[in-house]
Amino acid sequence: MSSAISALQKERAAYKPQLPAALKRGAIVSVKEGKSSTSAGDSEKIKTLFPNNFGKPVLTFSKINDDYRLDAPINAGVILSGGQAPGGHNVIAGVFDGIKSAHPDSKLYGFIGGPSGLIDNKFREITAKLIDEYRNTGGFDIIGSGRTKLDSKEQFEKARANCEELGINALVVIGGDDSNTNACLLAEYYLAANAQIRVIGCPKTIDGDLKNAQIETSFGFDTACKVYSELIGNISRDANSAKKYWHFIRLMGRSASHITLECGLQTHPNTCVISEEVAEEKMTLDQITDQMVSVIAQRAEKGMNFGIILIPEGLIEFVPEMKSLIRELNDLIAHESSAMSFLPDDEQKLKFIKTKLTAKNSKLYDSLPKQIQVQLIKDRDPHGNVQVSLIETEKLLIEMIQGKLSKMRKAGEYIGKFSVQTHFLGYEGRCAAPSNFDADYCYSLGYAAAALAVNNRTGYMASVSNLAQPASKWKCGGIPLTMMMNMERRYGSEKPVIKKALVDLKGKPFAKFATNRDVWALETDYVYPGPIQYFGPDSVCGARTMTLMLESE
Ligand code: FBP
Repeated sequence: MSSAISALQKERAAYKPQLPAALKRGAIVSVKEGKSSTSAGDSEKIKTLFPNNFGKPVLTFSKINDDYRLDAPINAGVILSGGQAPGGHNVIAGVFDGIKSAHPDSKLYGFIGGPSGLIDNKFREITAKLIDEYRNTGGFDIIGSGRTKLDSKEQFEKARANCEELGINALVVIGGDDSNTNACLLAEYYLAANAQIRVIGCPKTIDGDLKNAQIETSFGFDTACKVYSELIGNISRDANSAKKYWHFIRLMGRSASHITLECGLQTHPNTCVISEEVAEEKMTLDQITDQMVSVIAQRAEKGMNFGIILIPEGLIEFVPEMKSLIRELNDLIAHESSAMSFLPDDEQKLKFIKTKLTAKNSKLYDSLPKQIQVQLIKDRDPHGNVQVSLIETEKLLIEMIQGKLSKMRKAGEYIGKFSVQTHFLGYEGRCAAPSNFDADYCYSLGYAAAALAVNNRTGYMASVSNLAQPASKWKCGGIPLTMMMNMERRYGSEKPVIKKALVDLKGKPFAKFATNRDVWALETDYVYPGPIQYFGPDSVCGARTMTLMLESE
């Protein structure tokens, strides 16, 4: 870590994150068990695959009034997994302080570079001095992150040997749906093998799609959306000042459109595409661009040749025609990877792929700009997902819009000027200094994970809820990982995975957007949220996302 730190970082180091009342006396808590649980779907299959974890009860913590301590220290290991999200360092700080509160000689080890560090035994001890340098900072750089999938017996055994060597009896996996799926597989394996290693997950992802009836939001979503909304607000103000560009802004969110919807609610763009609606209405790329063209032409008639269009990065996978193409491509790439690896360049790979696709998909694939064709066959991530952050959907849409506008111009139906600027907002927000909400939430999640470990629970995700309220009213406990699982197709076969939460088209955030979007399309009603504030009035510093507030109404 650099020896030079910013003035803000210096002040933030002194910030004391708030904890729910249940954890205020330490990680030794009283644990209440609820009813036995089932899974999010395919319960018979999940039960067969996870016989040792399936059916566990939801746990709720409350404060004990003793200054009780464990007789022996607890050693924990922690892994950061997947994409960065603001607040990861505070989760680690929470785990550290939590296990120390239970026994001062407890130790915390951080595995380097994500799950692969656990397998390759690359770790560093998280000491008090080290963690103090990272409290309330953004990033995952204290130990790094990675996307290695943990699913083989060999990996589980290596991890076990490494943990046993360090005397680790609890592993905290900080990750998104895929990483928590890994955590569940690991918990199941260790229970079946009678290994004394508890496995606990924490809900991380800026995408906001790791949520359900029990988990209100994943950490990092709040901060990332605030950063993107600030930037969108700044771009909107520039657009409204210069009045000469249409800005196409693609926003991260690999699958669900929560980030785009939240940023839309915060900034009032002229158009905001929600992938889940596109899928529901079975919209084609043609229909999506027709809607954009209509807004562009109507604003041009009023002399407004500028505007803001938000596009979720996962859009392409939700357009039914593209979905079918991508599904076929995924299976092909999974099954033909060795044949493809011998092909010398993209040109040869495209030719090869086209001969293998069904006629309908081959025609569609051929109609796409070459750049997009190449981007669509790039390597999948280790979990079999298309790397949508590498696909420039906005450029595909712009090309189609330009074609339509020029036809309209020839027919005398469009008199405007269409100049564009493109942006992709993603990496800008993933390592921002956590907002006060994320700083508190993450610290509480880490502390709750420590409480699960101290109370000898495995196969759980740490949970902190009632988040629209002040932290003193937050509730905490554990949710069985199997409760969130269902079967999905990955890498060409059915796999148990934690179910992603897509935007609910019947939910309040979408309803609020749908009620206002027609006005936002034709008026210039932009809102400029400005930067995250860490010090100052609670109405600003303590503000939650609109999604969280609307969902908790
Ligand atoms: P997680 O699901 O691991 O939290 O990552 C989310 C994300 O930020 C997506 O929004 C984005 O598509 C992806 O990671 C980018 O991945 P990478 O960091 O590997 O480029």
